[in-house]
Amino acid sequence: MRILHTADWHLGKNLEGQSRMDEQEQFLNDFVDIVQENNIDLIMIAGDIYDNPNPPARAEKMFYDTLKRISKNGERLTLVISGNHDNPDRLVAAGPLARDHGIIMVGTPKTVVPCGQYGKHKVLDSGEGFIEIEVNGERSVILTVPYPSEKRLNEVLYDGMDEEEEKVKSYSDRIFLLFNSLKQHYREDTINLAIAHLFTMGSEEGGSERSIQLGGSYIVDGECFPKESQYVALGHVHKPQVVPGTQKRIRYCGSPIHYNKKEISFEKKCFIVDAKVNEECEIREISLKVYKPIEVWKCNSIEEAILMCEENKDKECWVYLEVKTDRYIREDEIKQMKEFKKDILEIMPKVKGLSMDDSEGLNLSEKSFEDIFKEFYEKERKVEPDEEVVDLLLSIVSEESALDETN
Ligand SMILES: [Mn+2]
Repeated sequence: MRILHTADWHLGKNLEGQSRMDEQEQFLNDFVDIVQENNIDLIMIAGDIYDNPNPPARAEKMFYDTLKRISKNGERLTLVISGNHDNPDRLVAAGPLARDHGIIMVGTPKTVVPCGQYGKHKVLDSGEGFIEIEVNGERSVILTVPYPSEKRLNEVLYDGMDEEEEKVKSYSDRIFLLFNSLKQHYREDTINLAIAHLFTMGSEEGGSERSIQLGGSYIVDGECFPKESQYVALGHVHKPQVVPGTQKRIRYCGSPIHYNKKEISFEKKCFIVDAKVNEECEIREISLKVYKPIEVWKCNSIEEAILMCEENKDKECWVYLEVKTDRYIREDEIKQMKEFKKDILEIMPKVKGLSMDDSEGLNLSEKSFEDIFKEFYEKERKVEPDEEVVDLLLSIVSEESALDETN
């Protein structure tokens, strides 16, 4: 069985308010080619299909269009699980229609995939957290763990048990319990796989945002995954990597596109896995193109910045422009830069000789966001802001940063 492992497409994602959907569309076109050229039997998409629980219509259209093309009228099987960015109910809503095209959608760890025909292939057996499939005469048992939030995890683990029990164990222990109970479905005569969307300890986030879950509770130990799994297709971390100590069989494939400045050093990949019953998998890496790189331009003066924009006006790239200057950059200068180079994401003046220590009155770092806002409001409006306004602003800001900081 030849498997293609991908994840974290984040369709519909923006960067500094700029849509990345043109790049995503280019990737999806190339992805369809990779599937066809490599005669893939099974595509595993390990969550975060969309960037947002309520994705733009174009993102949904791109996803369905891609599924239809890779399906080839049901000749190929695709398995999709939801990530923390997806709305599980919404993601699987198209499941019944997708079935004829050989597409299996799993929304939560509790989802039970209906048995029967999926395009030209079959789901022979299923239950919470697993499916047994038959693809071109080969059988495989796949453990399916879409993003296991605390709530979803407890629903599947402790159904009918008293609450005291669940408090005893850490998140990681509970994920271990889940896999430990699911692995009983593995057999000697099946290809034994797993697909999950979660963060594993020791995996290198490499800048793909500090996750708020890293406060501790949502990290799982690499030992949580069954030794019996021949391959585990993971999603959530944007840098492709093997989970340490797992003999290369447990991997994050990463996201197909550089989604922010911190990711620009990552190579973008997906993995092709040849799996046979009772044998070690053969794994091949496919490198993906960078469609529109994110660049940081450092300029020593405003004039140099304008010149750089002019010289590179036809270059396809997103730009963060850092400009050293001893005065503010004027509106007309900003306009000039943006007229030359249309994809400037941000212009960051670096005031010469000004550092946080010696800039009196500017030591923002010591003040809370709330205080800074109040001071600003009082200065502009000459009155104190209502508590309601402050609360609303703080709630919006905290939601935004929560969204930003998860993978
Ligand atoms: Mn994620």
